[in-house]
This record gives sequence, structure tokens and C-alpha cells, in this order.
Amino acid sequence: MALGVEWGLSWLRSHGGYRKQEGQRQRGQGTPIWALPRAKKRLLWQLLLTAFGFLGLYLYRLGSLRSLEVFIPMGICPRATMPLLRDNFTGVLRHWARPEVLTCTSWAAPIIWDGTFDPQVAEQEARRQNLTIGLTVFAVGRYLEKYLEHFLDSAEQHFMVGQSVVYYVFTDRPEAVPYMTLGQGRLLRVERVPQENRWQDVSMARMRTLHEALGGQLGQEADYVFCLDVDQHFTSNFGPETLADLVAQLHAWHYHWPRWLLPYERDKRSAAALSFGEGDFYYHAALFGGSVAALRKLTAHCALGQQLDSERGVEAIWHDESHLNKFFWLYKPTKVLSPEFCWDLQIGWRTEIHTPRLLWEPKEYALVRN
Ligand code: UD2
Repeated sequence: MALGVEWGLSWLRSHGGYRKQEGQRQRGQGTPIWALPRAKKRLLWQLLLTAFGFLGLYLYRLGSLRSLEVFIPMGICPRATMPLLRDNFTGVLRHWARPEVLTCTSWAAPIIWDGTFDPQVAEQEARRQNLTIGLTVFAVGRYLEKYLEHFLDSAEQHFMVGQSVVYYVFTDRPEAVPYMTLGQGRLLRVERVPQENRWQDVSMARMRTLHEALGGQLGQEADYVFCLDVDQHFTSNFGPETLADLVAQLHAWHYHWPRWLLPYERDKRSAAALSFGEGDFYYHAALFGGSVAALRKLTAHCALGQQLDSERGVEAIWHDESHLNKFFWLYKPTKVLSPEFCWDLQIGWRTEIHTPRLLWEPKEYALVRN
């Protein structure tokens, strides 16, 4: 750590950071910070805070520095767009209930936050449409014993309660899947998948497996499907307000970050690459969903991108998540879930996070990964 500080300071010195400031003061040409116009001041603070946050995170791993990112404003949904936003399941969204956060995207898709929708309207609408909702999860290797039972238990309590649900568990050991007593109208199917040599391959192989499953029984029996990581659990109602043709999840660690800092794949040789002017948000691969047709397209795109990368001998920085982010840049999600829908308690307390619906389990990579 001390080395990092020393390195940072010496870099500044070697690049003349101090000398330039002194020179400006002597010549009297520098504009004092209080005289800058408001927009420039905001930009300056954004730059300073993000630079410090970034340094803290990657060099010193000081969690406390991260909390500064809440000062980076999220932006607000334009007044002209608000009345245009009607949701298939929840009707009119109450943007005014959450003035402190961004409640729509630039392509007029809703970003749903606690308080902006009526869960009962969504439940009634889903029942009226007589929907079946699929929930897929992979539990390969040690992820099965460690996480699956808690994941399914919590889903029984909070996921699409009162709706028809079909769980699809993909595992290398179907016989080890715990026996579950399921609620009425809820089914569990288990599919065998091979164990891979590397955890990265397990993570990426999900796209092809899901694509095939969506083209088979899963696609026939479900209207909408959510695809989730297993190392998390539901803590509050996760209902039909989340349903739409193509659903993306804002990543809890990155939703305040400026676009240029987002961890997209930048290597142009990868099919997942986004250049610095590209990208809307950073989406989380631990949760995505949509209609069967939309997800067939998504999984085909990501699986093909991964295959092209492997033929070229490259691997995207965040594997399937990088390809997912590329897909959502090219094909915009029709609904975006706020980080309340998939939250990590390690981030700490945030005023804008009212009711987390799904919580990450603490990461115990040494225990579960090969
Ligand atoms: C992040 C993303 C994940 C994926 C991955 C790719 C989070 C919470 N999740 O996950 O969505 O993009 O990065 O780098 O940030 N799995 C197994 N067995 C294995 C390995 C993986 O079942 O041996 C499944 C399991 O469902 C797991 C998921 O794949 O939850 C993702 O793997 P991970 O949780 O180890 O990866 P992680 O946490 O870095």
C-alpha cells in the first residue's frame, strides 16, 4: 500500500503536476475554483471524486473511499418523457416518488425503483394473462452444496408469489439437488450439464445451454424467463413488476460511475469490445430476463461472441457479462431494474436503496472455485 502511495505521488511529480500549479499561481493566470461556473465545478468534482474512488478501489481497496461515489448524481428522467412511460404490467409509473434517482433511460425505457410501481396491479395483470415464469440457475461443482438450497428456499418465499413458476436447475450432479416442497403451481426441473475445467468456462457455457433450453421444453412452457446466478438469495418480493420483453439489471457496484470508467471489454479483438464513446449503463450478468424470443436472441448473440473470441484466442474481461453488456448496447433493454433488485451488502448503506429484493452472498471464491 505504501508503495502504491509513493508510486502515485512520484508519478504526479514526474508528470509535473505540482510544477504546473505553482507556475500558474506565479503568473496569476489560474482561475480560482470558487470563480468557476456551476457546470464546470460539477464536472471538476465528478472528475476528482471518480479519480479518487478509482484509485482507492484499485490501488488501496479502501471501502470508505467508494462511498464518495454517491455524490456523483445519477441524472433525472426528463419531464417530457415521464408521461410516455407506461409499463405493460404496472401501468403508470410514479416517477415523482423517487426524484433522487434516474427512473428512465434515454430510449424511454423505465428504470424501476421501489415506490415507482404498484406491485398489486402487476400481480393482477400477470394472473389475468395466465403467465408461466421460468427461473434458471446453474449450480455446478461446489456451488451446488454451498448455495442452491438457500437460493431455492428464498425463491419460494419471494419470487413471483402466486404465479405459475418453473425452476430450471442446471447441474453436473442432478442426484445431489436437494428435495424441495414447492408451492402450488410451481415446478422444479433438473438438467444435467458437464463440469468444465475452469470456473470461467462454467460461467460462459451458460449462454449456449440457455439458448438450447429456450429452444426446447423451457421455451415451450414459460412466457417469461429470468436467468440468475446461484450465489445470491431473495429477501423481498420479486414480482411481475420486473417482467418485460428484455430486462437488464443495473450493476450495484457501478451505477454511479461515469461511462468511461465502466469495466466494459476494451480489447478490440474481442466480440464484446465497446469503445470509450459506447455503452449506456453497466449491467449485471447475475440477473437478466425477458420473453423467450428475446432471450433466444440474447443467448445466441453472447454464445456466438464467446465462440468467436475463443477462435481468436481472446477472452473478455468479465466473460459472459462483457458479452451481455455488448448485447444490451446493441439491443436496448425494454425495462431496467434498479440496484435494489440485486444488491450487495458489502457496498454499505445507501439512502437510495430502500428494499433490496435479492442479495449477493459473500464471495467465497477459494471455497467454491476450481
Ligand atoms: C460475476 C457475475 C456473473 C458472471 C461472472 C463472469 C456477479 C455477482 N456475477 O460473477 O454473472 O458474469 O462474473 O466472470 O458479479 N457457476 C457454477 N459453478 C462454477 C462457476 C460458476 O455453478 O464452478 C455458476 C453459478 O451459478 C455462479 C455463476 O456461474 O453464481 C457465476 O459465477 P461466479 O459467481 O463464480 O462468478 P462471479 O461471482 O465473479
